[in-house]
Amino acid sequence: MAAQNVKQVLQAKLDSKNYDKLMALANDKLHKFVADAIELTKPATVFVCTDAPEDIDYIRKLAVKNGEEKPLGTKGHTYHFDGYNDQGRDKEVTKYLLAPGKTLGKGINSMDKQEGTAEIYGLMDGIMAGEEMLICFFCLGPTNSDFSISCVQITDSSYVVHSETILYRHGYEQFKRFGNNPGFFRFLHSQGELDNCVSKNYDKKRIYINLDDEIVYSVNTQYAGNTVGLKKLALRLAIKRAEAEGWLAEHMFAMGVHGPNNRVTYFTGAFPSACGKTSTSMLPGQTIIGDDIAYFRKKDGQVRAVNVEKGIFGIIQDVNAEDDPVIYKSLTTPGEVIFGNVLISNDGKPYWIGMKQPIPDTGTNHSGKWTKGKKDAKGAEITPSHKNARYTIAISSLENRDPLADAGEGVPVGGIIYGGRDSDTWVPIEQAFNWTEGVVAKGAVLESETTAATIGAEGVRTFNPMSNLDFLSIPIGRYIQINLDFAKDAKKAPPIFSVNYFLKDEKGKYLNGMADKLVWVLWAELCVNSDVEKIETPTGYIPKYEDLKKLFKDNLNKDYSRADYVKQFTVRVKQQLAKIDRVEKIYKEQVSDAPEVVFEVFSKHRDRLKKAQEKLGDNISPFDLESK
Ligand code: SPV
Ligand code: MN
Repeated sequence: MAAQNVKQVLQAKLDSKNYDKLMALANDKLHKFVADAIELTKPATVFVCTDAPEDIDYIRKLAVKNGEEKPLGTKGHTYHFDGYNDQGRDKEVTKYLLAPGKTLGKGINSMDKQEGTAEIYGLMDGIMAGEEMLICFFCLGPTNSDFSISCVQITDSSYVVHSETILYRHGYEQFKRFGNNPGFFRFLHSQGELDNCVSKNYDKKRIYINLDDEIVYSVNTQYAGNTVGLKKLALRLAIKRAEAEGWLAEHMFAMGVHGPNNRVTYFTGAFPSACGKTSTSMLPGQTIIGDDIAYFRKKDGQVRAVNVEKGIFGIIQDVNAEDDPVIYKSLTTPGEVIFGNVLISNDGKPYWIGMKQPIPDTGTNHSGKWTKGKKDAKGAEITPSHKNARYTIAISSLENRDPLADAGEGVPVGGIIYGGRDSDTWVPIEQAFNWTEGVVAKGAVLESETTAATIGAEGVRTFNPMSNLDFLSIPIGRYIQINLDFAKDAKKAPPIFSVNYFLKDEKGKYLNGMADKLVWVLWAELCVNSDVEKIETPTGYIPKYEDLKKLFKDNLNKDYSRADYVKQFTVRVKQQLAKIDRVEKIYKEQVSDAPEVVFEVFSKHRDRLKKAQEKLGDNISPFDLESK
């Protein structure tokens, strides 16, 4: 569209107030993007949202006015439903649009760019007819920082932008300073036709990502993982940009771990969805920076990270006063909260599985009117709240917010943690020998049993390197390589740890309680600061019994027995060898660009495990290993 036409389209559709707000951002590329979106989706009206409180309030009220959210009794609380078939990220219909002949390798869904663009344009043609288009500006990472990425979100969903006002730093003023800079991310979303306030045409749900132009299109869906541009859609764009610019975009929490004498050591950690990531970042006595996405850059040779977000879109199942007191408090006291896909009782209160309160037998949920025992079309029983039901809150509403949560220069990364859902292989915590071994043998081999956060069967062991596979916009091998390279010129590469909260005994009983993860994280903090001796295993370093015993007593008032320690920290050689074989096969067969060092580390670990097996057997007690 020519510049003259852009102006005409905008003038014709925007009233003078909104036109002025848009024109105050002197950015040609932005104006063209908005004009193109108007021509394509044909909305009735357009609202431009600045960072002004009255504009944010307009969005908040609009979400209630148009029924996408409904108010609850507690001030500031609302609830929202996504469609019955729109309860998680939809991997099948999420695709990268690539030029002919290009591929991102196996396991990364893509299609021809021209074909995909034509399809999505077809689906979006006139899709906002009669609707109000909302144009909002946000920033990934703290504003005014080297980490900042400006973004524009266009959508017809007030729920989507309301969520974004809670989850992301506001970016209109930053856009103003940005001038004509073309380096921003663009997101165009439409929830499409609605039926009782939920997207109706779920068979036409599509999420298409144009990496070359840094634009994501999303249509006929409402679930935040598919629609909130700045969350997982932006992570995909950021991974690509980070590769080009030499930094990292990771699916990681960031937190302050509080050691002895008021020492704070910052950790980041990656876990697949529903594997304890948010609850780790919210551990009692510790301080949260963010729970989902972090960017890493080096400053004067030091590895530093920021939270990309400023809010939490967390899983609500099992959040209760006992296990998650801080979150529970913010979900039960006045303040801005959006509940998603919970059960609403007939007297208008939110309920969810695992809240440790009696749940009513009737109410309304994502399936409509609900009564205990209700079944869906396939005969499956519908739970009162969906397993992937969520809450959206601002981190500023939490008592345990870290004082550096919004620091523009980020926080120094003292350690990195990788964890999956693993019932029989890894010990509760182990430190990798060095950065390379950590990237390969802790991050790149991450596996987890699937959960309700994505659509599909649950409980299947899946390969998920760095818990970032779903969001990779570059080939897997290349992604591993940029991780390997990242710390090469750092003054100190952060030590890397694996954790496993899901280890079970032969009878299928968990070997650890939920609260125990605090001890592993506190041990890692001591480890990073060289305050403890460690035991060397064939694959890394594990804690000594005495140190854990003290940490359990001091922090959980628990008597930690030698028997428990042995059960938990036994090196399971057969299972570890099987895991190496399993993952090595994936790298050999499916990752055509896997760095050679991946196989070298696998061989080294296999040799060391076999040597230890010859000497000490299949199951090696930590007491039979040497401390360092
Ligand atoms: C996850 O599933 O990893 C989430 C929620 O953080 S979603 O927005 O769906 O990605
Ligand atoms: Mn996530």
